[in-house]
Amino acid sequence: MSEPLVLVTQSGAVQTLALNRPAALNSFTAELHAQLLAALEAVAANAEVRCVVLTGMGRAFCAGQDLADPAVAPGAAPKDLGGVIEKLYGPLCLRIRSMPIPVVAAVNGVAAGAGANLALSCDLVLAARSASFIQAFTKIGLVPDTGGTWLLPRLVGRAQALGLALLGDKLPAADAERLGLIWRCVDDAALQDEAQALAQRLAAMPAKALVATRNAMDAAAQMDYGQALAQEAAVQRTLGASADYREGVEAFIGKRAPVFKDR
Ligand code: T3D
Repeated sequence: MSEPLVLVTQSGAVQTLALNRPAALNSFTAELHAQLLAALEAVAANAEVRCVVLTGMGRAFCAGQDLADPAVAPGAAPKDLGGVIEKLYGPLCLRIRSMPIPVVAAVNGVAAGAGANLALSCDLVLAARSASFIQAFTKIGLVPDTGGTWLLPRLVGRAQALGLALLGDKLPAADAERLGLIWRCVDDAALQDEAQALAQRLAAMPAKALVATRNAMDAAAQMDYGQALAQEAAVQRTLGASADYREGVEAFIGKRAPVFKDR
């Protein structure tokens, strides 16, 4: 039997999904897409898991689309790349952005093309100091996909987003942190431990509130101030009726650590 393209490990309430095509820098084939989406669906349905970490095996995080894959490699007739995006990348992005628990990217090496934007789609991005981010699309005559046109200007502003996307230069992890593209850059040897510690910390927090925070911030980007205030009231109304809110307040008053269970 062939080796899985996504390695799944679990520690407590944290599940780690590691892309496993290291010889091709974990670049995406249809089969890798299928296995990653299935793994994310399984995590989403598993009430025991409260945070997921996405990382890569070998020296890369992910080099984006496998450009040697006959499904996309230019041949005698043009390939329908739009169909590939609609069928594979779109559903993957939407799955990650709608996970019922926080998603941490542990970027262990180069993240290029769709691989870069896959990482940037996660809630918190930690990167090894030797890792880098490359908006490789224009180098092969494409636009940023995997959410890049939406994510980049929101993360770093239009000027930096266009600089990264038009030039396609390699952005070292430390610069990515400085620009606000990612959460933190850490020493290579510490990456996986730091990612697990962060994920365990998130797993002990109220998952519903974390996910509602992500969703409210994304939605507020399309709203005016008054609409955002109204959204905050609506979300707070829902969360205020949750067991986690009761637990958080009781734990605070009782001077004890809270135990959050909602998901
Ligand atoms: O096409 C569609 O369906 C639309 C969707 C598009 C989404 C996208 O992601 S478009 C962007 C695709 N990705 C790229 O353009 C990145 C291509 N890769 C690179 O630029 C470089 O490999 C890296 C900067 C990522 C790393 O450079 P380096 O020097 O560290 O490694 P390398 O020697 O270039 O690569 C190592 C091996 O991985 C090599 O194979 P080999 O010679 O050892 O057998 C190389 O061919 C392979 N590899 C790297 N990236 C890809 C890849 N093979 C297939 N597809 C790749 N994307």
